[in-house]
Amino acid sequence: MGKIICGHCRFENRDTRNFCEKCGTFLRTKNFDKTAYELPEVKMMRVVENLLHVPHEPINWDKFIDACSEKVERLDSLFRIPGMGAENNAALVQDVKDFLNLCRNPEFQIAFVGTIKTGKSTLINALLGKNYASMAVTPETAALTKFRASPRDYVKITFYTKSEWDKLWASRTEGASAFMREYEELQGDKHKDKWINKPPLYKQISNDDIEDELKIWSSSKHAEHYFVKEIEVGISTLGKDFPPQVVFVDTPGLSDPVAYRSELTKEYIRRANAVFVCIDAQKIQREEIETISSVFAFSSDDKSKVHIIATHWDVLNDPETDWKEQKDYLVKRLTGKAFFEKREHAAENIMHSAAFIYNLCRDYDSLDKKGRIALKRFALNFEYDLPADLHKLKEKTNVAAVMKVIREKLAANYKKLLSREIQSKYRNITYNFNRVAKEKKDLMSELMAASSSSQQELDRKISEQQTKRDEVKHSAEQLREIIKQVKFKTRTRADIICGKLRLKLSEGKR
Ligand SMILES: Nc1nc2c(ncn2[C@@H]2O[C@H](COP(=O)(O)OP(=O)(O)OP(=O)(O)O)[C@@H](O)[C@H]2O)c(=O)[nH]1
Ligand SMILES: [Mg+2]
Repeated sequence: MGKIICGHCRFENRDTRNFCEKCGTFLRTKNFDKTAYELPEVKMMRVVENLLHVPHEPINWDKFIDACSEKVERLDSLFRIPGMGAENNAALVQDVKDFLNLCRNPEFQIAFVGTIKTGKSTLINALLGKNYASMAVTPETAALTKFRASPRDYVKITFYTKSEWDKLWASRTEGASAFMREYEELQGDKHKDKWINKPPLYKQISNDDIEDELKIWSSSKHAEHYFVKEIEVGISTLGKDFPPQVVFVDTPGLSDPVAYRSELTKEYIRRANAVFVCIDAQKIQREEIETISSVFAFSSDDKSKVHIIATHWDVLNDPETDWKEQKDYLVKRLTGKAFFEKREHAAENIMHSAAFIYNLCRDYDSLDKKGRIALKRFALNFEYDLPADLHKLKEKTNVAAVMKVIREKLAANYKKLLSREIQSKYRNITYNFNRVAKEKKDLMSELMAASSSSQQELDRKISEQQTKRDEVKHSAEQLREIIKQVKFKTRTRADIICGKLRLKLSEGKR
């Protein structure tokens, strides 16, 4: 007679038994696939199903990054299923979030800085292709404004918190009397409570309304601007060739009598990937050199990120000859320990521009009489005829050359740097996922593999799971049958025993 050893208590049972004589454990496990039995296969099916439908946000600026982010999106969706590890790995959850954010919203920040009225907003408008930022002749840009490409046009206004405002107020320097006068004239205090501590205001607006909307929040003529910490503008009409990761930052003057505000601008310069210092070509004097020096001081980590743009080039008496002389002077003055390291760097990074003229050329068809006269007067310098020589005139303004630097030198390089950063973050994340996967052993590893599988492989896994499910179903049916038989046999035995007992009892009575 054969024996069956109990898997639980190792007791030797006769092979006619279905349950262990000693501990009662089911003995007939041979026909049951234990792993399939233990696997939460219903969850598995759901996971595989999920993997097939993880939405992917395409990354258009780099194919490799696109593939990395797709993989991380899948791993992330797996990870977030209850019990799969996210609950105990908050740092990894945050890393994944930051990683995807970096892939989706890579930013290359270019800050435009300089003293007031040096043409920062005019140059930004030329680069953006439309007059969004206000360029009035009185001090205008009073709040830091970021411009970026976006599928929809919007403005997002961020206000100071109460504690930031208190610091700002306490940081007014002695030179802030004009600031105070204006603040009182515009009755700033009356508006204060309305805006301080307010959550950011997000407004989707039409492209044509951006300029007016910006005036409300950034212009020094509106009381609201005092309480605005930062404005972000999304623009839908930027050309396809506009580098999507580039963000232009229009800054208020560096010599703000309210120290807290100039500190914010300085902080931006430190963080910016590139800085364009605008100086007026007509008056390159001590003050401009001081501004440039302070920008270099904040950019000590990478001086090559500084670019000097001499604006108002068109207003020089003899633009081409005068600029040659000016540039020679600037290159000499700005080469050295505290500035550009080499003369060639200085020569490359010091440029001129006549953005005002560029914008007139761009808007030629809708110019008023004043605009046309200004343009004609400038065209006379080169004996150009309008509109026939409009293109040549535009070239002279050098705005296209500035854009070329942004696109080819900065954005392209940035792409490389960012790719490197993303790759190392990616390696880190997948390493950590693998670590969690090891903890979760076989199940998680299989799912990890599934996350990178092709559709075909996933289909195969699904059908494999289906087979496992069928096997389990089959085993369950078997089990039910066995239990039925056991119950039947037990009842039969009980009936016999009870019958015998009854017989004995009736014999006893007799
Ligand atoms: N002729 C000429 N005028 C310019 C040029 N750039 C700017 N302007 C004019 O200079 C004035 C100031 O220009 P903005 O672009 O507002 O200067 P900003 O540096 O942004 O000024 P704030 O924001 O007030 O500091 C405006 O009247 C512009 O039309 C230029 O290249 N040539
Ligand atoms: Mg401005």
